[in-house]
Amino acid sequence: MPGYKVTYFDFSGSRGEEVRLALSIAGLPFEDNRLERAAFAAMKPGLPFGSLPTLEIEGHGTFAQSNAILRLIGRQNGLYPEDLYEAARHDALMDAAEDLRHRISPTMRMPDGPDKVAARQQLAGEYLPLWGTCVERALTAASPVGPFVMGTKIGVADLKLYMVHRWIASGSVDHIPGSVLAPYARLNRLAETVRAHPAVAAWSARAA
Ligand SMILES: N[C@@H](CCC(=O)N[C@@H](CS)C(=O)NCC(=O)O)C(=O)O
Repeated sequence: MPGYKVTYFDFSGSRGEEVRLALSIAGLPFEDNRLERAAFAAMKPGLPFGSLPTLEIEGHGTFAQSNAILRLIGRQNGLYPEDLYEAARHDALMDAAEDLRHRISPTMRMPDGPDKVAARQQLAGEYLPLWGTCVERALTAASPVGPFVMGTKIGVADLKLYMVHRWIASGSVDHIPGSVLAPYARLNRLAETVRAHPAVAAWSARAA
């Protein structure tokens, strides 16, 4: 088995945690390389796309872009659909998770004040309900029963949806109520089932 090394920031969330969870579910041991900001700044110019996470695979080099990394792990370990049409539905949900991050992230860099409050209120009142409605519909189209995107089999899209759902539901983003995604039953059941997955629970207990 080749050696795997995940490089990300020293926290158990977002894109880096998705990669750690995918490897954990696949049963692949990996080096969990966690960087402080100063170490990241020094590495940034040499990173494939100037950002984290990266995944180094012995004998194959360094890979970047979380969705590309997840698809690679997914294809090699039965966590991604073989059928091309199913794969396209899987990809769309992975991209939707990234869309959400790209809408919220700019507000993280805004100074506190009325503009930030207004931006967050727009996200909570308009963007996130539309996002939740679309994701709910896409989940039902991908698998009418679930709980996962592929039905009863967990996949890498589930990990992305779990991570963004966990972030929003935590209520840690000011002016976005943690309950904003509560109406979306399929999404909530997916997140709950991922959280309870034995490998996810074991990894989370270790990382806490
Ligand atoms: N499209 C990239 C985005 C990567 C990204 O923005 N990563 C963040 C952390 S989640 C980062 O490295 N931020 C620091 C920076 O870009 O300087 C992916 O999916 O991996």
